[in-house]
Amino acid sequence: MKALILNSGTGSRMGDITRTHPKCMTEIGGGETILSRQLHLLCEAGVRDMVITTGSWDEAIRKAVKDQGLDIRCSFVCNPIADRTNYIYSMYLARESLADDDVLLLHGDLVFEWRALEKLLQEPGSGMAVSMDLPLPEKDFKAVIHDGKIEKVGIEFFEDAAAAQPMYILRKADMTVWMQAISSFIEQGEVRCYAENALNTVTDKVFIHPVNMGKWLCNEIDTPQDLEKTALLLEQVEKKTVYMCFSTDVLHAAHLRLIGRAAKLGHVTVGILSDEAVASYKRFPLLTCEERMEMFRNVTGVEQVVEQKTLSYRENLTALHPDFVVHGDNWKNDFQKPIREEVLSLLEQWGGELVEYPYTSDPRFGALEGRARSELALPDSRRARLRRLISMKGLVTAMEAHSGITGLIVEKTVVHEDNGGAHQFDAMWISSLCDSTAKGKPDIELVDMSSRFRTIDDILEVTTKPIIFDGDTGGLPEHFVYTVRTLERMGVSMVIIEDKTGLKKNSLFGTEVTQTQDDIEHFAEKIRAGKRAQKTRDFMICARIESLILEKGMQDALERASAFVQAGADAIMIHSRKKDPQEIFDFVEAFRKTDSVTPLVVVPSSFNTVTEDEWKKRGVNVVIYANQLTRAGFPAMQKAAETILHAHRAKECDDFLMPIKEIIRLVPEDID
Ligand code: SPV
Ligand code: MG
Repeated sequence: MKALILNSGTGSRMGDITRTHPKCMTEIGGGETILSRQLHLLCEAGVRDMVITTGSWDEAIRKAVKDQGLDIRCSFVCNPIADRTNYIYSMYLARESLADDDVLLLHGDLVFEWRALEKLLQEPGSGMAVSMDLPLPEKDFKAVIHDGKIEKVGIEFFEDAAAAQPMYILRKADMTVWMQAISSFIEQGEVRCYAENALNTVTDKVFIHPVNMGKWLCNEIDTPQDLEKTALLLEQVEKKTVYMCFSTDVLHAAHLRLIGRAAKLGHVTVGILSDEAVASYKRFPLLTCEERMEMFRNVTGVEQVVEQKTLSYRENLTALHPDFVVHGDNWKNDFQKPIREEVLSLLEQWGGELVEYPYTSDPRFGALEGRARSELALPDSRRARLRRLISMKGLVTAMEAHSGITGLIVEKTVVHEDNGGAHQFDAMWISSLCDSTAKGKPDIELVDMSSRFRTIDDILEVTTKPIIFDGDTGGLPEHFVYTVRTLERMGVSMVIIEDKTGLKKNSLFGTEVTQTQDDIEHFAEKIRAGKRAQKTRDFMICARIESLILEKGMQDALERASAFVQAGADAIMIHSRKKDPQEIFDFVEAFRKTDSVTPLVVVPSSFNTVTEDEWKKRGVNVVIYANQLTRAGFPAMQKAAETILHAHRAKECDDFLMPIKEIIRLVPEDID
């Protein structure tokens, strides 16, 4: 691609302004001249081969181009009789320099904004800048358009015409045809007309699309009045602001390209999505919001970085009123559609515009994301994340997993809400009940620790989310310390041990079976031993209080809670098997009166009507869904078995089974 800039004219209509320099060297504000602005924009667009036609100001123009110090290859074609000819003759003289290339043709007195050039360059065929939104000019160029094609260009056409500017992208074949027509004109002595007169004789052989610039700045400067008007418009263009939002913690070339393009539209503010918002819609961020903000502060083209607290842009857009929001076009049809629609309706309030660029789905960027995810699976990173999630979100949810496949379900299930938000579980709960049930054994600490660790391992291998381990009673303190060390090493974030002793039975039996609560001091010592044994700061030991289950009363529960916190417990789990959540509410309220920091954990299997929002408001930090996957899965299996037994074949049960393809989707062959 070569740019052809026509600068042979004398600029006589500019009066005094062009007495000392050519028109293209007229200042247009911000330290720019028409020429310097054109050259810089072309250069930024990657057009570095240029042909400039000159006339009587040949030397001055050559020097002005050189003084820009740009990395361009520029040849000059001087029209020695520019005062007696029009630019048709200059183009004719430049014909050899332009052979065999696509040409971006523009007059040397055109001032345009970046978007105009960008749009023209994106035209796959040949194109001319027109405006479907501006009134037809009395004296300047108009283009007659039929069926998406330019038929004539000239000042005399008003019918079926649009305002047009002498700025074209001309593909090689079309340029050749136009040049041949120009040559015939010159050979016949037609040197004073427009080059477009020649073009109009061959429009049946060239296909030039009208490229609509709407109301964007794209003006020729012919008179001092034009100059004044354009300088004002340019000032407005230069003041424009852009907003974009990023959630990424891995910056790659496509992000930088997008920011580069946005920076050409105006002053860029980048919104960095909060940790909480990223964690709930995507994955846990490798870098904190502050670290990601710092990273973007150092990116060329970014002038301001702010936090965006939610997936919705509302708060920041309302505060900033940007002229543009820039985004990849991928969000048009994915789950972010409602967010996009909200952005559009907000922008409409102040006449802003959404600019979308094609989304780059380069497999190498996918691989980077894969690497980021696998980082999250490493023991140190996974272990530390539960504490961070609690402090970041206030309330964390965990769903039970008892195998690799249930782990994957907890890992990958995301629901998208109507407002464009998303919701997923934060962590996994390795329930003693479900782990035992999966092995066909009762929940009485019969499945030994080695087997329980094996289950954890299966889950660790295919997931990244933090793990909360149901440690039952923790066993003897002498054994518990080994459990702590192993769990820590594996990357488990928290073990919960319950203050029971002897043969443990599942809490949901309550007082229907004999269960003995441990002595406060004995259990506190177990916690202390565990805390002494742990090697990392992040690992958490949570004390689970069974007083309400065993009907020992609220006072007993509270006394234990305080003793266990004193002993070093990092969190307290309070349990109940009542449907009514009141006793849990009462405990939380009383506990929070004296302790506002120790995380509180609940397992609302029986008292299941309370929403996560309400738990959070009441001061609970971890909600564990302890057995729902197991209870969903096994009845379905039983039903399949019965259906086949009844029908003596498998066809009847096929309708309610998951298609094999879905299983393959859930369990990828490649590790990710
Ligand atoms: C488990 O899931 O194994 C638990 C919670 O310990 S509960 O079954 O409610 O006791
Ligand atoms: Mg249990």
